[in-house]
Amino acid sequence: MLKEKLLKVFAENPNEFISGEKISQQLGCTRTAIWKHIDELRKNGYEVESAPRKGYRLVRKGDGIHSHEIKVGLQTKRIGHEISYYEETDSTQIIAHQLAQNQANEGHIVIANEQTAGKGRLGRTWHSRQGTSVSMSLILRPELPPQKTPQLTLLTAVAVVRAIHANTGLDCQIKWPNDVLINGKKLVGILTEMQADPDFVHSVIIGIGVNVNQSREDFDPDIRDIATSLLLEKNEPVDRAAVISAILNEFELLYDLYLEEGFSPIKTLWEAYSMSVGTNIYARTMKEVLYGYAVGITDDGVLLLRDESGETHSIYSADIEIASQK
Ligand code: BTX
Repeated sequence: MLKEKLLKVFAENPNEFISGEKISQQLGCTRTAIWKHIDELRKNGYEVESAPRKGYRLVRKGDGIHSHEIKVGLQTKRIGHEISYYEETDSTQIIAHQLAQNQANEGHIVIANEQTAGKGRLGRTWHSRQGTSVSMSLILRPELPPQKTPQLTLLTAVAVVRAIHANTGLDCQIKWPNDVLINGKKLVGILTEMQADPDFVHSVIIGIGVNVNQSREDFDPDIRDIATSLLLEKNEPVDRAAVISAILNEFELLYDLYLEEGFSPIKTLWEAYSMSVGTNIYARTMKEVLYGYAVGITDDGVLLLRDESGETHSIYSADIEIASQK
């Protein structure tokens, strides 16, 4: 808590020296306690200058994604207030499922600095290298029928695109249902899972993986040509904690809008960021490969594809490949 407050004081006074006395007044603690926390920040990669009679000045932030580093930029009412942080874990989804079973509150998030067995959709793997990416799972408890939960995947994609734009100025596009791409390469993966009875959702676990500071060589050879990172697109390192708080801020705004007004305003936003609507696509489902024109999505987030014979297919789950612009 003190560390979080200390980082807030630095954030409110960028590049300025702040006296030890002023900090201790604002934080309500002794100057020895401040000195101890500054020492810990330094051990976590922060560069803090100290000068006699002037106080302390934050020269450079570390690249940590601990709770106190995320909370500095958090503007939410409930999402992200409870954070479980892991230096290394197999998958944040697995931990979030366990927490959800043990009555974790809506908005609780699980974050890992490294995932050793990150989960993608349909049994696939999600790669996340130590210290370079964002791997987080968000626990929600919406009062929704199970068939509506795919809407939350689409909502999350919109939140991520908006957060990345706000944080880095980069423009991403969404490929139905859950890929966030930049210049045609995959930047973000979203995995929505739930714990539900046939007609009641106990919890929805939304997993978000963002490639932040990977270089090309950091990606495994099999995904090197299809994956990208914020560092590669922006040509400069990006603060992971700020990306996380921006995503949570955008998510809460859209989630509250969704709970109040339903899917319609989210759908409009999703369509504005989508690259897979209004084009010819191939849709690889479990059963077949369909080719046709992507007409749009329904209010349940189902993709509508009109094939060459004029028949319209409802696609619930598939991998999409863009064929050509119409
Ligand atoms: P997906 O099935 O759409 O994407 C997985 C596919 O994407 C892989 O088969 C591979 O081809 C490619 N891929 C794997 N890793 C990366 C990467 N880092 N960047 C780009 N492409 C990649 C997407 O599944 C859902 C991913 C969710 C990941 C989050 S991370 C936090 C949470 N915990 C967890 O275990 N999963 C989620």
